[in-house]
Amino acid sequence: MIEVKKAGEVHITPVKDLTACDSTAQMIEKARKDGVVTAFDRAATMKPCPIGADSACCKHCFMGPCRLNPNDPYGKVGVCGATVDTIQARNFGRTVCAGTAAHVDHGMVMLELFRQVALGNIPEYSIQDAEKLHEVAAELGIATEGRENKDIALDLAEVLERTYTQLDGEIPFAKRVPDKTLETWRKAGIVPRGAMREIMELMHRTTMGVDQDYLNLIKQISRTALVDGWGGSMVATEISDILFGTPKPVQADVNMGVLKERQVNIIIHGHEPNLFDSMLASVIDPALVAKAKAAGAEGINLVGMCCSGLEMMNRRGVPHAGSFMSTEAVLVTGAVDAMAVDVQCIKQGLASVADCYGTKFITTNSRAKIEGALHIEFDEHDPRFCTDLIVEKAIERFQNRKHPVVIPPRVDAGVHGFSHEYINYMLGGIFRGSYQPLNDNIINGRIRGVAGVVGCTSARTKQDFSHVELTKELIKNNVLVLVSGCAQIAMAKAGLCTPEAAHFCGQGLKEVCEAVGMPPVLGLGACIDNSRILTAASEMVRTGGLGQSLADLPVAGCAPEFMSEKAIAIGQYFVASGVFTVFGVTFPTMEKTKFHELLFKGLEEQGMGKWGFAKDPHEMARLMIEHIDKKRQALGLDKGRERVLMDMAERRALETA
Ligand code: SF4
Ligand code: MSK
Repeated sequence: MIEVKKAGEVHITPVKDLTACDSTAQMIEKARKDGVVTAFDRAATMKPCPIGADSACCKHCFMGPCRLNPNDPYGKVGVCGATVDTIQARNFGRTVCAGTAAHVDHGMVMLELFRQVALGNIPEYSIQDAEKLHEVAAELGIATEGRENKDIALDLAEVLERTYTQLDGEIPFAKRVPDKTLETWRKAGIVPRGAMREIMELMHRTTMGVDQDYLNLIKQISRTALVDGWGGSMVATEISDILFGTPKPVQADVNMGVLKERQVNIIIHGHEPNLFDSMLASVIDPALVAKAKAAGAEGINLVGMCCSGLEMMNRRGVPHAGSFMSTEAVLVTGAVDAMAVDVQCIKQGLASVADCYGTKFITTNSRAKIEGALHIEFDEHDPRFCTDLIVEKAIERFQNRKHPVVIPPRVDAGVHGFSHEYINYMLGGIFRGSYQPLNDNIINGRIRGVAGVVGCTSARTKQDFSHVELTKELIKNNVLVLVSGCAQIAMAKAGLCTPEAAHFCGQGLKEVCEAVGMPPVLGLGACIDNSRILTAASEMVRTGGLGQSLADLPVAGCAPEFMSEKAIAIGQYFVASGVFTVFGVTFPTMEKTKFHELLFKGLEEQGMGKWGFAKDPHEMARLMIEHIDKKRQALGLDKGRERVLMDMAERRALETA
């Protein structure tokens, strides 16, 4: 960061304090020398507003904005009389609403694509995982026996559409929720009906002069967050698996060294898998490859970034160049001939950095245009028009490269692509795929519990540092870690997504990893794929021995470096589902207010999970492990014990006892 201490006196933060990623650090140094400003340095000149950061400000009507005093939150009310709890709850609610809308809209795009593919209207795509199509359809009560995939798919699309449009009742994937958790939601009146209704109602209730009781507001906030996790996000994951393939372990390279100096380098960044899938077809098109070679390139090198990258790294092993905070830095290499983006987490600053290095910066989605970017619209009905043109633009730039190319050489190999289905198979084998071995190892204490470490990287904290420190601490304490989103890239760069990382683990987890040959950190995919954690956790409850509801499980979640509204929506759906969820960097409520107490304590008393906050990764780990131990104690598992194998008579005796 470049900090202006006082007029004329400039303090430049050393890059080692900005990022734990060597390649990104090298490129920040280069950007500074080149006179190019990135988010790392902009963050220093744009300090967060302390009143806004504490959520002590309301601008829900034009008698305001009204600012309360964070040091005396109950000392004042807004012009309309709104209290600090109303103001915080409304702000929090709108954050959840925006994050949910992003995931739900993404899911709806995938569902419409799926329907069009089933109708045979897009020959470029097909159903890649028919087995999953049958499984999900059967789970939702759709007949599959002896039927054509097309007919099953159309019925599935119709059922899943209710996730968005239904006005009353329960969303289809409520069927996946363990009974006791669903009972808690029903009692609290928070089972989601349909996404459009929940988002609309929350926007209405947070408007000036409507819902002004934080205890009532939290219900609609939770209901909206749940329609994200168990609705929009879950639909997006399941449909993407059916269309593009369910991930299974695949070796993939991560870091900026995946760029190739003598090749045409194209980066896809964003969130939806369809653009990337069509790019994969374009870059192997013989005519385009010949064109690249005629331009003097050795070939075309397609790599991913951010969550688009994770979609295709986890499914196809496509190399990945880095997370959200590395997207500007990668352009500083001068090696990127084109960066094409779709939706979400795309910094506007990319346009000017791309301009400095002559990279073709291309937007492709009608929802997300950027001033100064070249727009080539991606139409699912004719996907190759857009993706072929992106390749041609990249070749054009390769031919006219004017800037020296400096590629940080580091590449980190790892194993990625752990879907819920693969975890089932990996632990139980093909004939008895099951979560029983996982539950058994939790019961016997080899695995202390399971943690989800997810989410973004941020310009407000040292990139990757907390992700990696926290995860090392967790696995050292025998906690199995599931990762997604930009967190997965941090882990990959730290070498934690390899089976060899077992040497970082405590004895129990090490034994399990070595026996199965798996890494202690399992990469699940993009941030939308956090829904895989919900499905896996539900399966753990259903398998037995770890309580009746999600809230009983010895699990915890964390987004140590979050920055996006989507992360708050994810956090709230984990909390409402029953999971203790710790966030780092900052939290948009003030301690010692009633709304803060509700999030950090009250919801747990209603049978859900609760929020936690810590800045230091070791403190995050301590909070999570303490919670896992509390749950183990409640389950009577506080003393590690071997599972006792019982015969049928003994089992029946137990069941009737
Ligand atoms: Fe101020 Fe109330 Fe208007 Fe908010 S809704 S800006 S607190 S007057
Ligand atoms: S991209 S939401 S920075 S995980 Fe999904 Fe990464 Fe967070 Fe965006």
